[in-house]
Amino acid sequence: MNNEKIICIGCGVSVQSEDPAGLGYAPASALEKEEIVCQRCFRLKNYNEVQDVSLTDDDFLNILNTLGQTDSLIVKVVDIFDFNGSWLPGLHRFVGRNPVLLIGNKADLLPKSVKKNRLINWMKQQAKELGLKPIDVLLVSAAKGASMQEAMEAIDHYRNGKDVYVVGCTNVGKSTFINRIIKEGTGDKDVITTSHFPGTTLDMIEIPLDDGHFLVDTPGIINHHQMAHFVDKRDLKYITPKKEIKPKIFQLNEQQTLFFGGLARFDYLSGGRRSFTCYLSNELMIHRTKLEKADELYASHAGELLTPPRREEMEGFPEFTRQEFMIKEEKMDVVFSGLGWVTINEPGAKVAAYVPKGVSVFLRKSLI
Ligand SMILES: Nc1nc2c(ncn2[C@@H]2O[C@H](COP(=O)(O)OP(=O)(O)OP(=O)(O)O)[C@@H](O)[C@H]2O)c(=O)[nH]1
Ligand SMILES: [Mg+2]
Repeated sequence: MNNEKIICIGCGVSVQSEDPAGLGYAPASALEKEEIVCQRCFRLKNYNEVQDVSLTDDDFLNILNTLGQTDSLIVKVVDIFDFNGSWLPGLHRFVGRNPVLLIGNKADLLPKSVKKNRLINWMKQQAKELGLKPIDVLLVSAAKGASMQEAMEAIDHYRNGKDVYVVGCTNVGKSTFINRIIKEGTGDKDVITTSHFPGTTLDMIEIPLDDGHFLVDTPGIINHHQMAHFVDKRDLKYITPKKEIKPKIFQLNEQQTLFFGGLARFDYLSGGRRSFTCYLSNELMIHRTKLEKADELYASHAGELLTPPRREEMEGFPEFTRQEFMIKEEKMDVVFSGLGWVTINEPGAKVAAYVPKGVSVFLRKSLI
C-alpha cells in the first residue's frame, strides 16, 4: 500500500482537500480522523445520495487490466438475479493465468423453493457455455450472510497463500461480500461503502489478511445493456429487488400483452391458453391488456399508469425494440436484462419481447 497517499476506505479513491468538486474530496478537518472517507462516501452512507463521478469505462478497465500481472486468486461475483447481465464477458482477457472462483450472490432474492445444488449446477453449465472454467462455483447471500462461512473457507483454500481480487460487474455485491468477511474477522461493520447505485467503488481497496497478503475490492465494470441505465436514480428501487421475489403467474390467451411498468413489454402471440411466470421485483407493476390495445395504451399512458419511467423522462426515453422468440424446449426463460425474466414451461409458444433500445433481451434455459 502507498503510505503517502491517503486512500478513502469507503471507495478506494485518493483523498484530496483542495478541490471540493473533484474526485476524492474531503474537507481538511476530515483528514484528522482515524478512518478517512471522502465526501461522496460520506453522503452515500449518511444520506444515500450519490454524486456522479467522471471515471470512464476505460478507467475501470485499466484498473482491472493490472490483474493479469498478479499471482492471485480471482473471485468473480455475479448477481444471481441478473446472471447474464452481470456476467462480465471477456474476464479471461484480464485475469491472465490466475484461477477463478465463481460466486453467485443475492441468493436471498430467489424463491426459497429453489434448490441450491440445482442452481449451482445451472451456474456451472452457464459458465461452461460462456467460456469460463471456474475452479469452483458457490452460491451466497452476502447481505444476509448465507453460505458466507463456506465461501470464506473456499477462498482460503484456493488462494494458496496468495492475494485475492474480488471482481465483477457493478452492483453485484462485491463490497457487501468483503464487508461481510471483514465483519467476521474483526467485527467492524460496513467498512467499505456499498449502495444500490452502480459504480460505488472507484478504485482498488486492499484489506490485509492474516499472512500479509490482501483481499482486494475492485471497481465494478459497468454493463450498458442493463435496464438500470434507463431508469431514473430515484426509481432504481422499483426495479431492484430487495427481498425474496414472489413469482407472479399469468394465465394468458393468445394475443395478450403484459407491460412491466413502462420499461418492457411481453406479447403472447400464439400457442394456446397457457401460464407464464414472471420473476421481477415485487415493487414493479405488471399491467395486462389485449395485444390490439397495447400500442395505444403505451402511447397514452407510459410515464403514468406504466411507470417507471417517469412522465418527464418520456421525451428522451429510448424507443422499444421488439424481438420474437419461438419456444422450442421446455422450461425456457425470456430474460429482460437487469429487470428479470418470464418462464415458459411448455414448448410451442410464440412470444415477442420489447425493451428500450440498448437493453438486451434473450432466451435461456430456465434457472428455476
Ligand atoms: N438482496 C441482496 N442484495 C445485496 C446482496 N449483496 C449486496 N446487495 C445489494 O446490492 C447493491 C450493490 O452492492 P455493493 O456491495 O455496493 O456492490 P458492488 O459490486 O461493490 O458495486 P460497485 O462498487 O458499484 O461495483 C446494494 O444495494 C447491496 O445492498 C445480497 O446478498 N442480497
Ligand atoms: Mg463496490
